[in-house]
Amino acid sequence: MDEYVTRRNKLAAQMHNGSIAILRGAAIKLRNHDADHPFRQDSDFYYLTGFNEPNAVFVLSKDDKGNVLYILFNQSSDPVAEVWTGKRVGQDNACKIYQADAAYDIAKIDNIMPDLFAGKQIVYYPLGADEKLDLDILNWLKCSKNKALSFIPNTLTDILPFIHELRLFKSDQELEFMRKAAVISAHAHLDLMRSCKAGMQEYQLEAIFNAKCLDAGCRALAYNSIVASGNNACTLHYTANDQQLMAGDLVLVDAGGEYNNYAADITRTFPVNGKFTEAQRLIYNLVLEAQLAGIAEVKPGNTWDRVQIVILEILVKGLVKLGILNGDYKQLIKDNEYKKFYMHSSGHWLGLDVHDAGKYKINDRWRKFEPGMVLTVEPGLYIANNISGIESKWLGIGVRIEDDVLVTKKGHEVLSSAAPKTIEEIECAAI
Ligand SMILES: [Mn+2]
Repeated sequence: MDEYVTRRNKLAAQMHNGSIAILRGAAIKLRNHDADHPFRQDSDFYYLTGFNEPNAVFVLSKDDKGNVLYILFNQSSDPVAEVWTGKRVGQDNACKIYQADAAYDIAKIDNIMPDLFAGKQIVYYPLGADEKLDLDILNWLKCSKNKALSFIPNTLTDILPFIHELRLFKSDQELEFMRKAAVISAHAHLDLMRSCKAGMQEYQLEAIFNAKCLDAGCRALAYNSIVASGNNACTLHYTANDQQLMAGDLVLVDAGGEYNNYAADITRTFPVNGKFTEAQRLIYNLVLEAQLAGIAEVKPGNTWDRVQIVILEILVKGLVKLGILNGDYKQLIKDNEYKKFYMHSSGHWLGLDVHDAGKYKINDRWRKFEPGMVLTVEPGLYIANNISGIESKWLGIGVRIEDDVLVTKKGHEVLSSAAPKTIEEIECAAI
């Protein structure tokens, strides 16, 4: 739990004296009728508390002398409810285990919070992100005012930029969880290459992936898996996964497990019957060349957009060489001619969220890589079968290759390297 103390201290250090920070944890969400979605804690809340129950509110209170108190509002123990939904941490253990300085029953929050506002100038919270919390904050302010408390906050400040900047730099413990998520997911990808056969359904590959991740200790997938065979790979967020795998097609699998709430995000593309055709081989190797060159640019001091530029140049030059695009590659890039084949960017931050928190630009300039950041590098080429003027051998080929990359002092570490990636490795895995 020391990890969470450090994070709260880092946040508190940025708060003004005479301020209060408030975050609400996630609620249980209904799936249909009376069946719930599996509970997943809010990432910012989890980052600062490690607390995994629904219906909780986090408070960090800093008085005008700079003394900080961590207060948790959480569900109280309830023997009747606990028969149905399991043991609750309760207030005593919130202090003992989760190191809260004080813990109160969440049911009493409206009575207690106005008093916590007394003597504070600023309220930090996710401004405008949660309508209910916006209204609650205003109500608590009104109550403080009505109580004629001498001094109540007059400034509301968005807390998220402070937390998100902290989340961008992963601690050793976070990296341990991310490595685990990446290794489990990479092995699951390898398993798909081994078990894939023509005639299977896309969802059967999805089932194998999910089973592997859950069996290895992931309690959830980090996002809905994309298992897209043939032309389906050209639909970027294809998640229907309900088509039959055909010999001669490629299948693109974008899937990652979540370990202790940390995400992996890996994409591999491989032939349904284990062997690339010549056209598939050419497109695949072009995407791979771009991905490797992109990863090579991940090192301290390089800027975020460097990866993007290097990848784009290789892809467009390659498309010209293959005769899929015609013209000068620089002009083709300027005119966005490549966008019908490569329409997304080369990656994103990765962590508690699959598209993780953290700014990409500072003062409108692309930020530089620093040790401890984790990002994905994921170029792709998608030649949808309804694009006109393209030789038929290219049509219906969609390839994306995505790895999870940690910025280290010396350069980078590919966390997901256990998933086969070269044509040789992939064809070998299928035997
Ligand atoms: Mn991704």
